[in-house]
Amino acid sequence: MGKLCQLVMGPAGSGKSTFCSTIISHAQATKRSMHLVNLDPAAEHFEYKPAIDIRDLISLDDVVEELHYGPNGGLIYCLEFLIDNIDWLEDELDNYAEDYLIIDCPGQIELYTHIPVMRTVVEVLQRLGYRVGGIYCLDSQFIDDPSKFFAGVLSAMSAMVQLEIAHINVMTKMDLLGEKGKTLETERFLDVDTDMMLERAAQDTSMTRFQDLNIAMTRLISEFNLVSFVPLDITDEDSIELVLSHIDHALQYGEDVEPKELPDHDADDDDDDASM
Ligand SMILES: Nc1nc2c(ncn2[C@@H]2O[C@H](COP(=O)(O)OP(=O)(O)O)[C@@H](O)[C@H]2O)c(=O)[nH]1
Ligand SMILES: [Mg+2]
Repeated sequence: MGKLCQLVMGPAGSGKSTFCSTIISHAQATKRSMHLVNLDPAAEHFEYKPAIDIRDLISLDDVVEELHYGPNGGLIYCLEFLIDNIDWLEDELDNYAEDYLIIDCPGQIELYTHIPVMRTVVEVLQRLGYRVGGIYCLDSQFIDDPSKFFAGVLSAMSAMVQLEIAHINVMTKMDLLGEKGKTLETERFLDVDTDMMLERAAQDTSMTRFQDLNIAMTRLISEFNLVSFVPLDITDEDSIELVLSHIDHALQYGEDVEPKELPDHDADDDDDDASM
């Protein structure tokens, strides 16, 4: 199978843990072995028991109780504690030395931006010989709110730029969009149509300086041409298969077996593979 690893990121509630269990259950059905690694100290329940769990190293409740941190500060403390004790993770990983890992991360954006926690985790995995791919989850409900969508796209871009690894953005909870999810309008969010984002953001604010800021941000997004999303509807096996095939492609899964055609979520669009 080879040493492969998916690092599943995204804002709190974006569907990271659900993504992990969906992918693991699909992998099991197709006889692939994958191990769940939990790096979220605030996690409460898992459908699959994590093989490695940060909660065995440090308890968020203990940190909050003994050091009197709030939940957010406590979580950052736990992750910094992990980095200070990274040998623990290396020892744990030793037990899965030749395996495929899927890492469920916490949602705090600062862990991907100004605190180099995830970067350190990626460096450790790479040093141990893993090919690591970043999966960034964004909730499809954000497309009804231009400013949330804007912030989501920027946070995805920030994680991509920070981590410098193969990267797939996934639009989660597509089942909640129902029929609306199949419209052309939704496609414009998956491929991030910056003109449309700008138009919608302009409807939300009449202040010139915010509009100037929006213009600058959309220019950044379109100049980088990095952000597009693969839609995930967990109720549809084909959709799960599509997401997994994009990840396989990014991680070069089974590169020594027969190469397979990458299904495309938009047959008209042939230039987005490099962007994910
Ligand atoms: N309908 C639907 N709900 C989802 C989906 N993914 C996550 N959820 C729900 O969204 C909430 C947050 O999901 P979770 O996976 O815990 O998000 P996390 O905080 O990013 O790990 C939970 O109530 C999930 O049941 C999805 O694809 N479809
Ligand atoms: Mg979670």
